[in-house]
Amino acid sequence: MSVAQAAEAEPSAAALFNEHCAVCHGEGRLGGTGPALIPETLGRMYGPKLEKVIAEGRPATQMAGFSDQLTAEQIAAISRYVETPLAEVPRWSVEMANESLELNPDYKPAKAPVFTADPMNITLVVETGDHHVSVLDGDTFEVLDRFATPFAVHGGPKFSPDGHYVFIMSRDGWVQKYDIWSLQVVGQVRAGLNSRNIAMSHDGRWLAVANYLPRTLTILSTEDLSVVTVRDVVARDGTPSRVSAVYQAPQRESFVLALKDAPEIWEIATSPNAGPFHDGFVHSHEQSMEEQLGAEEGLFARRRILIDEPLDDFFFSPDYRNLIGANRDGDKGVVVNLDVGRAISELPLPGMPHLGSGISWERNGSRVMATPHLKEGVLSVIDMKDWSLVRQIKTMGPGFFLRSHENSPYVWADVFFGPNKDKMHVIDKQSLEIVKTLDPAPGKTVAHVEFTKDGSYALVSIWEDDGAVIVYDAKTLEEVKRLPMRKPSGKYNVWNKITFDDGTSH
Ligand code: DHE
Repeated sequence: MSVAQAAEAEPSAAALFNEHCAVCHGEGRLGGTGPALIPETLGRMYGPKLEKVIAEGRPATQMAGFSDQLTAEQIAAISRYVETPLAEVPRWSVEMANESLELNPDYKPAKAPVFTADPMNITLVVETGDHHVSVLDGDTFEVLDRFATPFAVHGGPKFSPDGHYVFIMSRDGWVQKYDIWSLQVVGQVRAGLNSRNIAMSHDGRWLAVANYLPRTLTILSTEDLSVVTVRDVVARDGTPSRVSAVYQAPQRESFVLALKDAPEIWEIATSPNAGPFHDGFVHSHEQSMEEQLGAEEGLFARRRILIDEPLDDFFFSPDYRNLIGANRDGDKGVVVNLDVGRAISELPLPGMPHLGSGISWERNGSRVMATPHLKEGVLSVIDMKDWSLVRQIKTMGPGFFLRSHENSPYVWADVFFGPNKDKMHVIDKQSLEIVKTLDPAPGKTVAHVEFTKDGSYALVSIWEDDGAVIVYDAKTLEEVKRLPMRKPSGKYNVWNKITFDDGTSH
């Protein structure tokens, strides 16, 4: 069908949508009880895949099949309609966000954990197959609770610094608060319409939500999920920008934002005396007056760092003084020193590095970091003193995630893409040699690793709807247990996350 024909067909598609879909997915396609149906949220769900869901529904969800009510042409028309970008970026103000707050009426806070398991060794498993999270006892691997999340959770859940609460975000902007001690959902609020990820402030008081739609950063109070501020993200030249991601920089007492549509990095203070905005942190006065212009003061003050081109997908040095970001072409890494507020080095990283999955460790007396590449079967290992490339480790295909633990001699690297997606490499941190390649579920995607608190076990996902989490002895590399799970994706151990353990990407 031509564009003109599609446009002509649109009114009837819109009418069909309003008649059959809007009751759950919202009149403006922005979501309701069902997820938002806009290209930004649908991602790779388009064409025949989307038509199949409309026709047949989704098992174990509220999504019913419509093949008995709609013809194949009508289903195709609805599919094309929801694939069309919205004509106008909708508003999502502080008031609108606050109105969306839903609290669990049955929630009862607990003064201490209601279970005997070590609360610091709890591991959460995000099960994207049926939009749930399983709460695992990290010693016995018993499932203590399993709760429903909003649709399509993405990115790492963020724990409060004491490990008592966790916050989980969905691609259509809902942020859910869960009380680990009482094993209960506290509530949820819609912080954006299409969101990327969340970050926790150093003191656990604020949660930042990076949004694509609208082009804003939302800041929530972690205490009651109220929306404190929605900040428009507009570059110095007036261009509104999507926020690729927001990161927590606890030592700096700030959030760091990657702007997708502008050559700027933003730093937002999470305390009135935040590092970047007082003398102690800005060691050098290399940042010009012009660059400093626009720096603000107080809580949530913003500082702009000007760079040559937009960068995203950041890896941070453990002291949060430097970050490496990837350029749009995915062929180089740019090192930005956050203290002086400018790029200080570049390194060649062809094949789309996935720096957000990077991890670092000590090797031969100096610190190295490693990153997988989404388009090349290699891991790049970089010396963090002079930002030189130490080694490219050849893998059986491009990978997505890396993980280690301070007590483990190994890095675990998946091979997410291609015919070897069922393999998992285990690499010696000192020799940088692959010591073993695991093949626990031939033909299935095997990905993402998390360790238990002391690093003695490694948990690996079989990333399929009838998948599992495999527990490995992290020393012998032998399988200990297999826990059936619905498309388990990321796994997050309370202790490793709140202590920013060496082997975990932040
Ligand atoms: Fe992710 C983390 C961006 C596609 C699963 N992903 C992140 C983070 C960012 C990011 C910025 C860090 C956020 C954080 O944890 O605070 N992801 C992107 C993309 O730009 C990309 C390539 C395209 C997109 O659709 O947005 C992308 N991501 C995916 C997937 O297709 C994955 C495999 C399946 C899914 O659930 O969508 C996926 N991303 C994940 C997971 C994490 C993540 C499981 C958290 C990893 C961790 O261990 O912390």
